[in-house]
Order: sequence, then structure tokens, then C-alpha cells
Amino acid sequence: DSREFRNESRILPPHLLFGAATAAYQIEGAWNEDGKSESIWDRVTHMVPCVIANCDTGDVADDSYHQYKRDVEMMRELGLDFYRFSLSWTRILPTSFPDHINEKGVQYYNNLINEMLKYNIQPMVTIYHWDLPQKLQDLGGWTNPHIVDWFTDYSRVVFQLFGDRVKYWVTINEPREVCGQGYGMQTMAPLLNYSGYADYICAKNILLAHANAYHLYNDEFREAQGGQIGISLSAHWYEPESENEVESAEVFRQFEVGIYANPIFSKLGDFPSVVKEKVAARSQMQGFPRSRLPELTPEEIEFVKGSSDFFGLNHYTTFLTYVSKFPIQYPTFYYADIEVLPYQPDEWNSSYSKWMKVVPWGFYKVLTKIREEYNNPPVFITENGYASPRGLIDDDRIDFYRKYINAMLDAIEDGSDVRAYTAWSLMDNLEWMSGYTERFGLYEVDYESPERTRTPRKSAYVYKEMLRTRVLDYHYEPDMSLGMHI
Ligand code: GBH
Repeated sequence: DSREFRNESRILPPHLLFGAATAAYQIEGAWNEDGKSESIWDRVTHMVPCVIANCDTGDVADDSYHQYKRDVEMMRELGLDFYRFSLSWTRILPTSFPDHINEKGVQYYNNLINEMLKYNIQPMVTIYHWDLPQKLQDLGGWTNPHIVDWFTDYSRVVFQLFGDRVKYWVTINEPREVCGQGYGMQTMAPLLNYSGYADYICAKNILLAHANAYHLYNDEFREAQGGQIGISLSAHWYEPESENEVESAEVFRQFEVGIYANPIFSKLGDFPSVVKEKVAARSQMQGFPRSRLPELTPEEIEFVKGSSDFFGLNHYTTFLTYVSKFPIQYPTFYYADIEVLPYQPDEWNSSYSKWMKVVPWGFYKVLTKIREEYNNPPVFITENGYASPRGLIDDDRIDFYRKYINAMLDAIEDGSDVRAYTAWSLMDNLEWMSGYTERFGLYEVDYESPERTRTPRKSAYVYKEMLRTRVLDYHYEPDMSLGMHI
């Protein structure tokens, strides 16, 4: 059961690393500069008018392509151990393939990495955080099995280019969002909206692409470069609405998280059996000649199993679940396969994002579940954070971080092997479909100023003090008039 919230200072485990994260499309801007080609997010924001809130785009975003020195200065102000950022495939390989490496794009990442290392801030690099080359999307993107090779070729290039200095690699950020929202629904590029079909094909190809990159690193780079490589999965916590829903909540977890986690982290590998059974049964009732969930062959199961040095966990919030049946005539639909739906009670404290309620005990439960189900793997929390409107005084964000870090410390005390914690985000950035309306930053970004001026929020002072003292202190009140110093 979840622990009671304790309003007392706690010492942070000495080995635990602290960082902050961003992703390329959300911060870089310079969408067509210096040889960069078009990604699926460039395409949807330019072709579908106002697909993003306020008709915003990431064309300029935080302009980090030009402001990266300021970004590193902020990392130094905060005293981060590491910074997680992602590479833009179309900036490094404008044709999508390694036939042409874009020197200027490479130079940008070299500059960023070298600037960080000057100050002993370790890079944690995500190879793919949602900005697929549009050309590959035209060929089917993550539903084309050739993407396994395309992604592996791209991974080889970045290991060769940056692996001498990068010791933490994340292959792919949140396959559930890529496949579920981008291919199953239309809440993310490429807006494919083919639920219960494209999302499952995407899932298989993403797993194989990830595993290929892992084995490539393992076989050809690890010895010389000595880094670690894993995947980041998004796992909300799903709590049964009532005692009658205990089983349905577990079914829901296996669909939402287990589809990706079970093949990589479980002892037997493969998709979870409940997922295979439910999709196969409904597919058959609908008249499909085979399950809409593609099979993993015995060789593929072996290949994917164990292909991660750590469990990268992105966690934000918790949902309740309840059984909900859909008529068999209903079009193919992921949630109809599950026969369970999630919701969040109105009484729960909300953030400024409508999907994000503050439920710290869910963080404890998700960490406990990972420990128990997957034999206590090393966990890197690669994202955790809170949405607010504009404004520098963000006491609600401070409260969120304190309570969630407290829940994480409970899980660590109970044996979870958490090695790193990453705040999302270093600074405000393009929050995908919500544009610049929802702010996740420790630093506020002024989108009216040409240089996208960054200013520390109150939460930045609190995060800094926690890292400096290595103590989670509920009562620390920063004096913001003193300013941020390195
Ligand atoms: C992560 O996604 C991402 O890795 C990161 O890029 C992102 O900025 C951050 O979290 C905050 O969202 O508006 O109802 O359609 C977490 C998963 C993806 C969940 C977008 C909410 C929109 C839901 N989030 N999704 S809705």
C-alpha cells in the first residue's frame, strides 16, 4: 500500500543522479536551417492549419539551436549531474539515410555536448523523440518493417559521432505515445488515426528497432565507449476504481505498459499473454484472418528480451480504471480490445494540463510494480514534471516535485533500484498539441523576445538547493531577489 505523506526533510541517496530533460522538436527551432530536412512535426504543423493550440509551431520554439550556451549555463546554475536531450534525425541525416551526414547539424550537437562536458554535466541522449523524417513517414514510418534497418543505421551514425563522449543512451522515447497517439489516434504526428491496427504494427517495429540499436551498441561500441543504453517507457499508474476492478486495472496496465515492457524486461519476453489473447479473440470475432496484433517469432522474442541496461521511466500521473464493453460491430479500436477505460476523478488536484492530476502515491506504486514484475531492474526516471500557466511563482510545481520525489524515496527505501531522476523540463517548450500554452519548465521562456529569454522560476531555486544540499526539504523558501548564480 502507498505510504503516508511525511512532511519532514529527507536525505537523498548519495548515488542518485539528478538532471533535467528536453527534446529536439520542442526546443531547437531552426527547422530548416543549415541543411535540416522536414520531420513529421514540421509537416503537420505546416500542412494542417492550427493543428496545435494557438496555431503555434516549433519553427523557432526556444531557439536552442542558437541559444545552447545559455541552456548549458542554466544546467550549471541548477547544478545538474546530467542533461537529457534528443537528436533530430533530419538535422543529422537530411535524406533520412547515412549516405549524407550533415556536418553543420553534427557541429551543433558537438558544440552542445562539449560545452556541457566542460562543466562536467553528463549528456543523456535520446536518439528518437518523435520527430521522424517525413520521407520515412511517406514510406509508412513505424508501420514499415524496413524502419528497423533505417533506425539502426541512424543509431550507428550517432554512436560513431558522439559515443566517445555520451555514456547514457535512450533509444526511443515513449513508444506508447508514438504508436498509440500518432498511429492509433490523431493526437500526435503523423495523425494516422488507425486504432487497433496501425498502433500494434508500430509497436512490433519499435521493439525490434530498439533491440537492434541495443545489440549494435552492445556488439560494436560498448567495449570501446563504455556507456549504458536503454529505452524510455511512459507509464502512468492505473488504479482499480473499486475492488471489482482489480483485474481490469491489471489488464489495462498490460496493454498500456506491458506491450513494451514485457518483451524487454520480463523473464519470458514476448507481448503479455492477456494482450495476445484479447486482441486475437476480438480480431477473430470481427472476421480478421489473423490477430491484429502481429506475432513476435521465437527468434525475435529472444532478441528483444533483456535489450535494455535500465528501465527508463517517464511518469506523470495516475488514472482509475473500469470495465467497458464495446459492441463487436464497433470499428477496430484499441480500447475496445482492452474492454477497460481510464478516467481521473474531478476531486483530484489538477495541473494546468487536463490529463495531469497530482497523485504522488501512483509514482510509488508504479516503481513498486516495476521492481516486483521485472526483477528489480535499474531504473532511470527519465521524465517527471508538472504543467502550469505562465508565471515565475510556481508553488504548485514545487509542491508537485517535493511530493513525487518523496514517493520515489519511499520506493527506494523499499528496494527499488532507482539510479537517476530527471525533471521535465529544464525550460518551457513546445508542449506538442498544446503548443506554448502549457508550461513545464523550471525556467520560464519568453516567446515574445527574439532570443527567447529564459528566467528561473521559484521551482528552479528549490531544485538547485535540493541538489546542492542533497536534502529534500519541505520548508525551504528561496530568496529570488538574490538571483541565480553558478
Ligand atoms: C512526455 O509525454 C513527453 O516525453 C514529453 O515530450 C512531453 O512534453 C511531456 O511528457 C509532457 O507531456 O492532450 O489529452 O491528448 C507524456 C505523455 C503525451 C501525455 C501527450 C499527454 C496529451 C494528452 N503525454 N499527451 S491529450
